[in-house]
Amino acid sequence: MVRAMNEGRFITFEGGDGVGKTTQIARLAERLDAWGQRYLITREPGGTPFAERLRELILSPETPEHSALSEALLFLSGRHDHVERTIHPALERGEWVLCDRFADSTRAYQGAAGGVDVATLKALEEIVHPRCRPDLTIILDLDPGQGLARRKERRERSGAKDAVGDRYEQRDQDFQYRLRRSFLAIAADEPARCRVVAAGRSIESVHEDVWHAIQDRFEGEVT
Ligand code: T5A
Repeated sequence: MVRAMNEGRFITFEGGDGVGKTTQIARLAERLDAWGQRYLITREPGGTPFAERLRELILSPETPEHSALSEALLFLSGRHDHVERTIHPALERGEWVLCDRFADSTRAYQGAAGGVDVATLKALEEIVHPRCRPDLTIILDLDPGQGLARRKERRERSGAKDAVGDRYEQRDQDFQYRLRRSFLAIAADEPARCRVVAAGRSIESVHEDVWHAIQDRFEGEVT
């Protein structure tokens, strides 16, 4: 991440569906509260009013079929707005930005698993958010079956029909396994930025590993 005049840190959480990103971000926020560090929680798709509208479009089961590249361009459109209006300003205020999904999700879902050339996506990243790279990416690694089971359980608990689940859970198992492999490949390609955390354990055990990854990455800054 190239930062001008700010002390903020940009931390992204990535992984397949239902791996526990939202849960871990909330747990990390509690720890940052105790530690006295200001932070902003945000997500993709979303993070600005415009990008939240795109989220509705992208995730709605009523959205007509479209290509993986068309979908990638929608994510990138929202991301540009998100970076400009939410992420950069927060970093410039010195806040830590905890972001639920970012560019690695596009590389994994629309790229490696969806068939869009990853080199094309990387070139688009350079156009859309050239100065914005995460300082640290936590990749939560979970067996896809377990992730989908967690989402299903949540849906049943809430008693509501989860429209997002309807669309994304219909993808076949092979897609889910390609996704998992692609997140692990991203981590292997960029070991300085990415840390893989095994997510099939208790919330607290996963959190402790996330915290160790943060301590390790920001050595000397975090106790
Ligand atoms: N997408 C996104 C793309 O295709 N390309 C892109 O560029 C981007 C940015 C977003 C979809 O968009 C795709 C990826 C996604 O398919 P979404 O609903 O926001 O849709 O999907 P997710 O990001 O996967 O969100 P989820 O809420 O489903 O998953 P989380 O946040 O990873 O999981 P979380 O924390 O909500 O936990 C799920 C359930 O598991 C429980 C929780 O209580 C919850 O009920 N849980 C645990 N249970 C047991 N042990 C633990 N350790 C647990 N941790 C959490």
